Amino acid sequence: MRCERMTTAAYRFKIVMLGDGAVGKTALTTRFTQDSFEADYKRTIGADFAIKRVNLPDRNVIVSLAVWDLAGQPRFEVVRQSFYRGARGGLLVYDVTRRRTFLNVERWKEEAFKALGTEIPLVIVANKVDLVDDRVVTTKEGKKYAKSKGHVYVESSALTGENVEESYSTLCTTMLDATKKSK
Ligand SMILES: Nc1nc2c(ncn2[C@@H]2O[C@H](COP(=O)(O)OP(=O)(O)OP(=O)(O)O)[C@@H](O)[C@H]2O)c(=O)[nH]1
Ligand SMILES: [Mg+2]
Repeated sequence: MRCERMTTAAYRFKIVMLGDGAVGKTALTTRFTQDSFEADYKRTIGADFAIKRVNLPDRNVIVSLAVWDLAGQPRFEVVRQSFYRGARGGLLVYDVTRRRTFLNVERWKEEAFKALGTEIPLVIVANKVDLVDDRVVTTKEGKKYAKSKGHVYVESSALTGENVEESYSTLCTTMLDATKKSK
């Protein structure tokens, strides 16, 4: 344990949580960093920040992730601009029970790439899959969209914890590959 804590992370990445208001960006981040879940919705104001080390045994590296959890509500659009700088990747989240949040995924990409002046690796996260009866955006649609744009697709639930770690570690792997390619 002690030894692991003393190991320094080989990579440090800043990532951003993207997607409409109430899709679960904060819930996923809280599940990932604190393993807890809050059922009450408290919209994020501006942005929240959390840090977590991610072990990638198959790559034999530890990554230190700085997670910037952005406010998704439209009124924060201007404020959000200042939080993008330096982001190396993002989780672009939508809510499978609200089609509008899926349709807005492209707008989030545009906002992020414009603010950054470049494209960054994104993982598309279809969240709230525990709400089976309320689901309106199917797996097939989500996968098809992600594939057509060259993004990895993950289905998650911040409530149950399903695929939450996987979403972040998949993004880490994608960022590592992008780093290696650009060298
Ligand atoms: N059932 C279910 N509810 C979820 C899940 N993820 C988030 N929620 C709920 O959805 C609501 C919104 O979640 P947040 O994480 O605050 O949403 P957000 O994307 O951070 O919203 P903004 O900060 O406004 O951009 C909260 O009531 C959460 O408890 C999930 O996987 N399943
Ligand atoms: Mg939030």
